[in-house]
Amino acid sequence: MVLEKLGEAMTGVVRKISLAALVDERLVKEIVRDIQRALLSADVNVKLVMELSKKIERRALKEKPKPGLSRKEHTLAILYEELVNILGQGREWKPAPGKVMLVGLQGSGKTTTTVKLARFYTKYGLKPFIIAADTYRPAAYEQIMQLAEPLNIKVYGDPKANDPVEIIKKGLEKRKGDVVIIDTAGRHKSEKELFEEMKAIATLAKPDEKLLVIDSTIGQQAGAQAKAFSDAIGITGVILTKLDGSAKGGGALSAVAETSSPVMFVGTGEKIEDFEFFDPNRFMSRLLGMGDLASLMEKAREVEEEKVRDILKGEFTLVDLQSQIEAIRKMGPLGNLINMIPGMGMSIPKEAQRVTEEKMNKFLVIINSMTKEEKSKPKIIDSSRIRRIARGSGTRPEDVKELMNYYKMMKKAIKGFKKGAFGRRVPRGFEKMLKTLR
Ligand SMILES: Nc1nc2c(ncn2[C@@H]2O[C@H](COP(=O)(O)OP(=O)(O)OP(=O)(O)O)[C@@H](O)[C@H]2O)c(=O)[nH]1
Ligand SMILES: [Mg+2]
Repeated sequence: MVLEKLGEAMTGVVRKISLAALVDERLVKEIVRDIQRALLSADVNVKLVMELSKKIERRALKEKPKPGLSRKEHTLAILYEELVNILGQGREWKPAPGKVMLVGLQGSGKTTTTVKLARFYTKYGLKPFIIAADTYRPAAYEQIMQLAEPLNIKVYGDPKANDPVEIIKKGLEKRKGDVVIIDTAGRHKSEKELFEEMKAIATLAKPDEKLLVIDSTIGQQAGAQAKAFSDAIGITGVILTKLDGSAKGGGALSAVAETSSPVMFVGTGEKIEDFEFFDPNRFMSRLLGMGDLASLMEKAREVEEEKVRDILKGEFTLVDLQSQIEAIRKMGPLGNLINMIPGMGMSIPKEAQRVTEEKMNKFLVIINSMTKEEKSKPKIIDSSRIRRIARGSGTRPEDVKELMNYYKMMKKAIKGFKKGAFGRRVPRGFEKMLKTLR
């Protein structure tokens, strides 16, 4: 796991809160101290840590819990919220055809990341095309070919050429694919020279994204580096690499978050698959080792919007199920309907959660190809409609039937919720639902 130590410490804090008899000043002070220690050892800036501690302490002791949350849940929610805040807002990213240029200092991981990013695009059905424009590093072209060839990713390069601008010009002419990714050199005599070359390349290629690759093992200094590149050549985002081996990852993440350039992707290993989009919410819920927090936040929000009350009051339709799945999916990999039930989240094995998430995604695709009427009046969905929905969503009728069964169980479970004390007892319907999802 990324930032293992920090994750362990934070999970410890979460456990402390969960097990405490009550949330009082002594407990809050204790967890704030734990958090401080954990963040400082992950190289997060001292000033930032102090500000964060004060905020958590003040909010946990003074703020009134949101409707629907106990004081304990409230404290967990604050912790989650404030920790996500120091990771910044992140940035939206839609995989789209265009041009991406990677820049960064020598050895930061540009070439590896070029191929990682190329592979990432293929997962969205886009065809990447790499231009190898590093004319400084010996055997740079061979390095990239070695990584890209097994994945059938097309590369343009010329090991004999020594002008990156010329290579890119030719590469753009020969381009085959939707997304051009340009790998650049990091070895220059001086930073000034490096920046000059980056500017020349950008002027020619007019990239949609200029992503700065930073080695996260430099910790807090990542902030200054992001700022320097941003001032000199303008960047649209940062990719932090080597987060797997870095004890200082927390420092790198939080320092970049303080600049105007968001962290967009992280590299988490030497393998090409070790790469992911960076979403502060998802990242934090995973770091804390539980989906409960994310779903708690969701619960609070939904209570605010009186959505839960609506669900509990009225008819539970496929429209409700759809918005529930969508909301929870946004909150993180562990966030699923099961995690909404206080106390249940922790007992679900990881394996089952993954299956569940995949299934949830399929369910969404299926619901999306239903008509408005079908969604609001699921009763009308008969076998001929099931066949049509399956065809329209590229699934099998059995999948649609499975969704309908799941929906019926959810509906029943929600009825059970209404009868039992909300959140205190696990209604019978949920146990059955759990079994079928595993
Ligand atoms: N553990 C780990 N290693 C990484 C990661 N990303 C890159 N590396 C390693 O870092 C080293 C340098 O990576 P390159 O991709 O060659 O870096 P570069 O920025 O292209 O280097 P130059 O072209 O010389 O400037 C390689 O050994 C990579 O395997 C990562 O996320 N985790
Ligand atoms: Mg390189």
